[in-house]
Amino acid sequence: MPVSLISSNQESGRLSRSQVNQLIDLNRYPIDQLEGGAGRDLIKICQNNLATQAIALLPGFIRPNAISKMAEDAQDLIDQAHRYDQPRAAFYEHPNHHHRARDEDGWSTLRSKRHPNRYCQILNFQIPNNSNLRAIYLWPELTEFVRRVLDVDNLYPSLCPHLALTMKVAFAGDLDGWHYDPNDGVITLMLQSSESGGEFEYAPYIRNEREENYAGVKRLFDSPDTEAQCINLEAGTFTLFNGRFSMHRVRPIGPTKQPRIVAIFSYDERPDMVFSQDYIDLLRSFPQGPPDRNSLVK
Ligand SMILES: O=C(O)CCC(=O)C(=O)O
Ligand SMILES: [Fe+2]
Repeated sequence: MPVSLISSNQESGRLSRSQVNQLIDLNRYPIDQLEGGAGRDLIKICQNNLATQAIALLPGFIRPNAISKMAEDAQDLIDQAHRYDQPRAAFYEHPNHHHRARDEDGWSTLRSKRHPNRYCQILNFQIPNNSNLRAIYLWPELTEFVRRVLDVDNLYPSLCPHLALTMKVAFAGDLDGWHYDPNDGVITLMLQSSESGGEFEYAPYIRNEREENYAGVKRLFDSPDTEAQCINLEAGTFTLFNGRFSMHRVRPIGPTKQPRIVAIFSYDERPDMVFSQDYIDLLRSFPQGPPDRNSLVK
């Protein structure tokens, strides 16, 4: 039976349990009952995985029918997506970022190295208010679950008009270059995987607050096959990841008919966080549309 989708009259963020249960598998992941034994166990498991492996994976978080519909919705937006296609720095330099890498003698080449980076990004304001993806992002119980796992006093879905909720759509040959994230908990939902390639590769806690471990990062860049963990995220998997201290990338997408599509949920401990205007200006300067159209334009 096809899942009955949230109607366009539904106020976003205000869903009944049975509506959410058509989207999120609440029997497997009781995030609406966090005080119960199963809810508390789930939080402990996620916290433990995040602390020891830098990642907590919740496969089958979104039900198969619902995830396919979200992937279809994403593909309808691809003409508007901005096409990122230029090398990126692995280390954030911006003073607003929580952890700004310290330079140390002899490592400036490693620090300034840029890594190929290519995908289409659908921005927050391009995603309809009444979409199921946004309904989940704004569901207060989900924010509360993430808050408890991250063990912070306050957590809010970002209000950034551009980057609160985004999707990255990657076609054959696309990839995310090595990088650290600017914040502690990056939350992703895999909407659709590619038929080959596109693995998520990461070095758990390769650095910490005190130690940049540039020698370890160099080994990682030189020999990722031995230095990194590599996983294939299946559609429907919800992931909490510590990318502030764990260098990571998405391997090149191989031959595939369907693009890899991931949604990124941004939260912050401050209610009014918006991302830096410089980064938004950069994204919006990129051409719009899928890679084929962009290569014709060039
Ligand atoms: O696509 C992914 O699985 C992760 C993306 C990522 O690392 C990011 O957007 O910062
Ligand atoms: Fe990242």
